[in-house]
Amino acid sequence: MLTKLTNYAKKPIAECTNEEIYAALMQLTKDLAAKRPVTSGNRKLYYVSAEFLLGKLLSNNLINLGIREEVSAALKEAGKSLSEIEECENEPSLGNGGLGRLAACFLDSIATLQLPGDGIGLNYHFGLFRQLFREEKQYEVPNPWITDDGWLEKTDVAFTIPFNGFSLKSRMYDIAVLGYEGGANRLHLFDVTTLDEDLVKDGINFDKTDIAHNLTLFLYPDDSDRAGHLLRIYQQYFMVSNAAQYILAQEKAMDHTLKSLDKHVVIQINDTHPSLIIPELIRLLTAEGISTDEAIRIVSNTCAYTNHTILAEALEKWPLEYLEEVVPHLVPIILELDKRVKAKYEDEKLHILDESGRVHMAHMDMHYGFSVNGVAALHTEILKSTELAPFYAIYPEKFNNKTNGITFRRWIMSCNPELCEYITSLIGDGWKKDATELEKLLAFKEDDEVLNRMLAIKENNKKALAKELDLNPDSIFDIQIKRLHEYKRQQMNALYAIYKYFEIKSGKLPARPITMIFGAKAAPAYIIAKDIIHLILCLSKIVREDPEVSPYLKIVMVENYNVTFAEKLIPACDISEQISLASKEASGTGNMKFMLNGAVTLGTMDGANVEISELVGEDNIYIFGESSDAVIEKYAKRSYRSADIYDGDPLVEKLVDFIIDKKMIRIGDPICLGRLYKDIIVKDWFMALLDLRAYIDEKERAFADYENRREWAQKMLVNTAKAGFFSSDRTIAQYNEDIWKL
Ligand code: 26W
Repeated sequence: MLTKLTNYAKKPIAECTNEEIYAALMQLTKDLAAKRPVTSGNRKLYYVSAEFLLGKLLSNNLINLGIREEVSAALKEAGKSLSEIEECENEPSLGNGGLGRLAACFLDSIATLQLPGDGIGLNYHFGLFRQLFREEKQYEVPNPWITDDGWLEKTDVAFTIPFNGFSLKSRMYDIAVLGYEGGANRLHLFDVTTLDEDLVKDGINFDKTDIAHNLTLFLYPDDSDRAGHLLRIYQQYFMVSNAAQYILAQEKAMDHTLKSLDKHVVIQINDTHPSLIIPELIRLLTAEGISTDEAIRIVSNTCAYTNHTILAEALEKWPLEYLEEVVPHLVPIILELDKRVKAKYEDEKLHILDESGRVHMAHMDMHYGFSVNGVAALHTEILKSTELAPFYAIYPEKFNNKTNGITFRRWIMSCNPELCEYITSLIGDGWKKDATELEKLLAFKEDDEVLNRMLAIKENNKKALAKELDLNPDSIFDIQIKRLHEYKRQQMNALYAIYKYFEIKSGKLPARPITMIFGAKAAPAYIIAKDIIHLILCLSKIVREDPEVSPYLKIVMVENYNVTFAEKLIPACDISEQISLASKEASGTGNMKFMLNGAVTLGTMDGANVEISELVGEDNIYIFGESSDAVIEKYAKRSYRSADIYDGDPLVEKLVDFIIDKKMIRIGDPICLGRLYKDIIVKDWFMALLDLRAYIDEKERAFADYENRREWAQKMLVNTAKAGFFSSDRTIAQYNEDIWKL
């Protein structure tokens, strides 16, 4: 291997810079990837998604090619470190959060299970954005990632995309998707040929009306105004028209008649963002001479829809006049689809076009798709019983659950090699192909040597992170990393930090120092989310600068949290914060990554936390907070008033008041802090005060239990042992079994 690398580097490895070795390694990997035959079959899946949060690919590809250990050893011989060299890669930032990262995990598992399935998305040049902190606030700048020697391969596939009075030229770029020890598919990313990166000025601002030059600059550009909404639709149509044209072209190239499209193709619509693929396919099929009825039947048997959230903001409904402005050629088809629904169903909750002239994309997906799935057991039940109940009533056979999963290649093999090797030394390596074999670890639950080794591995991972972030490795690492959203309740975690600050100031010292680590990006226009980031950063500064407190409490918010950062934080975590308001987190996938790496969950019975709790048992998880039923009822009755809790509980009042304490105002922005203070008392839409007391108590209980190291090690072991269910290999096998039938 060293010789091979030397040939690629064209000089002795020992004399190479890390960048030179990285370039050699990239080329070697690309050449090996190109040799692997692309998985083919009589029936193919296309996973269409606005987001693919890929993370760095070199390590993942080396593992999937089965050569990472060999490469690492060869480089070590020459005095080089593979993990340092892997740092050279730019992280492709084509995603925002769970939905995008799930899509990336799915591609890995689809290829690993040797299923023919490609991803289709957009080639955002500046990703979501790069987060910077200045004066304790989030600022956004572009996050470029495309380089000549990167993974993107330009293809000669191009299409013309018709808009209103003009059209755009597209070009398809491919990223090879390698399966673990076999299998290969593609991720097709479409770009617009007329993009102009220089459009972006001060931060991430640009002319949102200059579509030809801005279409693939950013993921989810600010949509707080009409131009932003229109740009969102331009992006979505550009994505789905390229996808539809590409799929039909592929079918023709294989001499498949388009009349049997549904026999050879299945399209997974990932949330509502790709929904326009339904009318677009009907448009293209009818243009080929297929009747409207026949086209509708074919498309309805081809498309399947995944719902990732019950939040209204994500169940997109576009004003018809927006669609008329952007894609007038789709409007007659959408109206026809709506007309057929109205002819059959009175209930306007089922209609695609509602009385205020808005087009409900999810309704179109459910009427004209053959499968509707939620992403965790509780979430799917909530969809059936509330948000989508009218659709469940008429299409019960379409509804199914597919609990999310994560690829173990990235989320333990790549990011936690010491734990990975230790597990294999105990139970063999069968678990790498059949993750349920991790349960064999339960046999060691009373084995002190194993328990001590689990603690030692966690210690090593904590030391590595402590070095990078200047932390006390003997402290408890309590970590909350996820998008900043009020329903995820980072603000409730911040109120705990204030509680702990007061405790220490009053002389009640924790048995062990506590390190609270946050990682989160807030959408640029999401004001209250940015205020929560401001609160966390101000608290971090106050604690850091208070010699009475800093030895016992540290609050850290990592800047520009991304997949690469997640891979360092997760193996080092002791307590995994999964504290969303019950009923709001569809699934969560960070919860699964932490569990697999031996962290213990502190959370509400929400999303996949419910399934985690069932698997590990109540002794190996810390659960608190109101149930989703109770929360749903409070919204239905509009009975929740945060002011009542604030007025009725002196402790809560004291914690909330600290947000505008003079110590805070002195270092923070009184406008931001005042706005957040008022919101929590007057609105608190995601009920942070509702569960605050219970949260504090349960967190204190977890910290106390942490001191019993042997019992804590048992909790860690059980969590890892029971994580097999959450392999995305299982999730994908279920999608294939129930929906795709590839
Ligand atoms: C900007 C509009 C918007 C709104 C919501 C864009 C994207 C969304 C997604 C639906 C947000 C998202 O990532 N949802 C997460 O999907 C994960 C994968 O299924 C779940 O684990 C998370 O619970 C869900 O919040």
